[in-house]
Amino acid sequence: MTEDLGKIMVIGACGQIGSELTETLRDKYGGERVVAADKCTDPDREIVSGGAYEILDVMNRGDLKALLDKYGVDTVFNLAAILSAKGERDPQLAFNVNMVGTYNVLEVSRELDVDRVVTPSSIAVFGPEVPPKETPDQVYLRPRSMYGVTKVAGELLGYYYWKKYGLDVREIRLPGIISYKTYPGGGTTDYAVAAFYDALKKGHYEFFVEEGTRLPMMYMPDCIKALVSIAEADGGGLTERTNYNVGSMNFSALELAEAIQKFVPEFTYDFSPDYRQELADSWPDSLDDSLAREEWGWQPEYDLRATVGDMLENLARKLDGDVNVDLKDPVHS
Ligand code: AKB
Repeated sequence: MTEDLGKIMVIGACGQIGSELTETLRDKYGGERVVAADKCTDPDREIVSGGAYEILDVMNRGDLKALLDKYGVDTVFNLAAILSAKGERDPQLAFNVNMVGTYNVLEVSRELDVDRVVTPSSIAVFGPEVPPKETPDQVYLRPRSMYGVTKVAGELLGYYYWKKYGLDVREIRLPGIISYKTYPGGGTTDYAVAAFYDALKKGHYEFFVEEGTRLPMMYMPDCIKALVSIAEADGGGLTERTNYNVGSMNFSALELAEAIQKFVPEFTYDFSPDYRQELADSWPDSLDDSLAREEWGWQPEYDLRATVGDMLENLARKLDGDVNVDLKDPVHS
């Protein structure tokens, strides 16, 4: 049995995940039931012009409350976040957006009696002490990044709001997300997207992690499926609520490069690790997601080969057109 999401708001709708989640929800539930909210203003962006769209800074609790109230929102997806690499460059910003932002969403949702809040956690909650292979949901959490710290706190806050106030909070720990529609910004796992762009545009990519770096990853269609499935799942069957691992595939940076090279034979690459290596090293290789599979039927579809084929096909189409792709490293620019 799945639950109806009612009127939906996606906060952080201009980002890598938020933009595709909004598109899926608009298709599935109808544009009149989905409100997108973020800070981007470009009218050429589909997210801004393709349905209800509101300018929102998640740090502004008054504005957030007014918008949820105005639209009579039943389900909130909170995708607003500063990712791991950018968060190490600006820990205060990461704390504000991730911590204060999440608190604002939960508190306002409680005040307005919103039905359900879905907010992603991340593999960044883990630190190097955990078993690196098939890491379970329930382990000692001591992250090494500000982003990870805020994600652990977000899981605990969500659990607190569920237990204390009965607010229906649902959180999944996403791995690195690979996608071609909206470029990611400021994550450690961004190399797994940038490699595709550079393979097609320059024929060469310099990975910022070592060749043996292995991380859990997921293709965007599976990520959207996970977020929508956990949101629609029968709440009565969810025991953990705020700390579900969701696995899909895992591969080393070298395996990714070789998989791309199978489709783009002239592609060359090298490895030049920077400060992000330490973050990648503190995260697991793979996840035990058996609880998500049991409790809400989690089942990914894309493996590395299917992901690489689909990414290259779609990205080649996108880059051929007159699409303005910004390949700047958002952390260093
Ligand atoms: C990041 O690299 O910071 C994110 C994440 C793993 O949550 N993609």
